[in-house]
Amino acid sequence: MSLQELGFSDWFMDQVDPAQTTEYKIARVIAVNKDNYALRNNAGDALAEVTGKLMYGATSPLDYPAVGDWVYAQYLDENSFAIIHQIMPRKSSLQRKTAGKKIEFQLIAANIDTAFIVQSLDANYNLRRLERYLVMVNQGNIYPVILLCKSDLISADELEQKIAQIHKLMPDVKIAAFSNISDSGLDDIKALLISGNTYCMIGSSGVGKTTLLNNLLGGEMFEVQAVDKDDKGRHTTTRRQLIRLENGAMIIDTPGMRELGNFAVDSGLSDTFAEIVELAVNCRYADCTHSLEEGCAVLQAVKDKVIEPERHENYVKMNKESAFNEMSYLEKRQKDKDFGKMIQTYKKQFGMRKKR
Ligand SMILES: Nc1nc2c(ncn2[C@@H]2O[C@H](COP(=O)(O)OP(=O)(O)OP(=O)(O)O)[C@@H](O)[C@H]2O)c(=O)[nH]1
Ligand SMILES: [Mg+2]
Ligand SMILES: [Zn+2]
Repeated sequence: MSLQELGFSDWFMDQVDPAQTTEYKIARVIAVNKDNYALRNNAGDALAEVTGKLMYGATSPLDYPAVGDWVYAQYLDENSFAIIHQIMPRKSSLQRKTAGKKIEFQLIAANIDTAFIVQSLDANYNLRRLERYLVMVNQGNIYPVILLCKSDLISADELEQKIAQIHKLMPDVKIAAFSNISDSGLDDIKALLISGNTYCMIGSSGVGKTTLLNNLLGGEMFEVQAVDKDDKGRHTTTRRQLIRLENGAMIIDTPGMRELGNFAVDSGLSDTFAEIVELAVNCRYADCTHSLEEGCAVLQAVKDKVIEPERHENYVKMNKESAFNEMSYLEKRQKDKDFGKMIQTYKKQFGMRKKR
């Protein structure tokens, strides 16, 4: 399969470092396993590991390859095994804060063109969560499409209302509703898939992502085997893997996320809450937090019922969270740095110089 067919567009072509290609081959990371990676390029598939240099130089999870990444790799053993030397610049990336109190990034996938934000039309449906996913996707420089799954569970009227509700908030966002059971709407989703483009499915556990992928794959069910049983005995996706569909589009299924923390999501927030940002220029104070200030144009709009209170709340909450997480992260990095310096001083004092 040619690199172009695997998604190596002109943008990546322009990033190629000729010094690297004399020794290494370009390949795409198609799966991230526990102990290794799977690469694909015009020579086929190979398992791979990263160099020690890449590992020891890494200061955050973002420095490791993610599914969808393009890398420079040295092929060994008749191309059956490879060593990843460097990650090529990323065109886009889907990131979030790791779950819990830990302040660290997690890279979900790289070089995605379109993200399918999947929500199910049952009790799980939640507009505020949808806004959260949109912030993450917009921040990652990725085109969002909202997929509403399990349309078989609600009436056509209810569905129309739900779609209208989303469009009221985000007039331009693309929405498609479908059912894995009745197959309704599946053709519309297929029509969205362009050969050579890379897609990613995100959304809570149990919304129907893997079932949709199986439906799009038709008979090739064996392809999606990284599915385990969770503590309630349900099947759940555990591994991120890039899968090529018959029409040449590539799609990454991801495990459902319980918690969706963001940080430093400036453009993600302003893209998702464009109407609020637009109003904010009229606030009396330039650094208005839109939570209690006098002369706040956003609060006035909430009062005037131009903006839903829940949407305003969600915006303010995410803004705060993003700033807090960013600050904590920077503080942590500073501490790590100080700790590193302390060790170096200690080593020098005791004559334990770092070997070259
Ligand atoms: N009613 C209805 N149920 C569906 C539909 N699609 C999937 N389901 C059911 O929803 C459950 C979860 O589906 P999955 O495809 O495994 O969900 P997922 O999003 O991949 O979940 P994780 O891998 O845990 O993130 C399964 O029991 C499916 O049978 C649908 O369109 N309608
Ligand atoms: Mg799944
Ligand atoms: Zn304000």
